[in-house]
Amino acid sequence: MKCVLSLGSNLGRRFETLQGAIDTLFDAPGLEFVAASPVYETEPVGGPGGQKPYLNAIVIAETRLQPRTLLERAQSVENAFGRERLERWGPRTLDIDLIMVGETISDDPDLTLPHPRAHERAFVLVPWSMADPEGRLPGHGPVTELLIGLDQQGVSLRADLELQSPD
Ligand code: A4P
Ligand code: MG
Repeated sequence: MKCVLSLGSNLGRRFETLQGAIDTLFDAPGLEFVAASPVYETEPVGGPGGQKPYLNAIVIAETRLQPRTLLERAQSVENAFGRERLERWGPRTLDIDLIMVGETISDDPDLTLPHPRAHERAFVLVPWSMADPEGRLPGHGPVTELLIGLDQQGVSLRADLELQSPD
């Protein structure tokens, strides 16, 4: 199954964290790297005021893991990079969200698929459309169509940064 992961960091060495997350995510079997998007500097959406900007990127992969197993993998990588859950939407060294896993639809609060806010978030859809212009969000449609009419002002390309395939 195709899966789409969103990576975000707004604390510490943000770019090194995103690259380290990619290297670590693909260290174990069951997940194969397909592509990483360009890196974007993005204004924080939601959460407490005064947060620093994020670096965001999208990773496309193929997996034969169950969605829940994939979530556990993502959370263990977050923890490995010093993620502390102090407050929802608070600053974080690393956030990994499952945007979609194949055609899976789930409203389980522990794993909602597709991600319930992905369709309205420029910091997800802009990098995704660059990594995969044909991408579709199950239940919502083509990524390029979801982008139409969305405010993209807070999302700027960091052409100086480029994520590498996992080592
Ligand atoms: N969870 C449910 N569905 C999923 C899913 N599809 N992927 C559960 C990942 N996790 C999922 O997540 C809280 C709980 O969501 C987890 O226990 C998991 O079981 P968390 O990572 O502990 O906390 P969070 O990230 O603060 O909450 P949440 O709801 O994931 O936040 P969002 O909505 O993802 O927002 N602004 C910019 N510019 N860039 C960002 O990357 N990220 C957020 C996080 C807010 N603002 C941002 C950014
Ligand atoms: Mg999260």
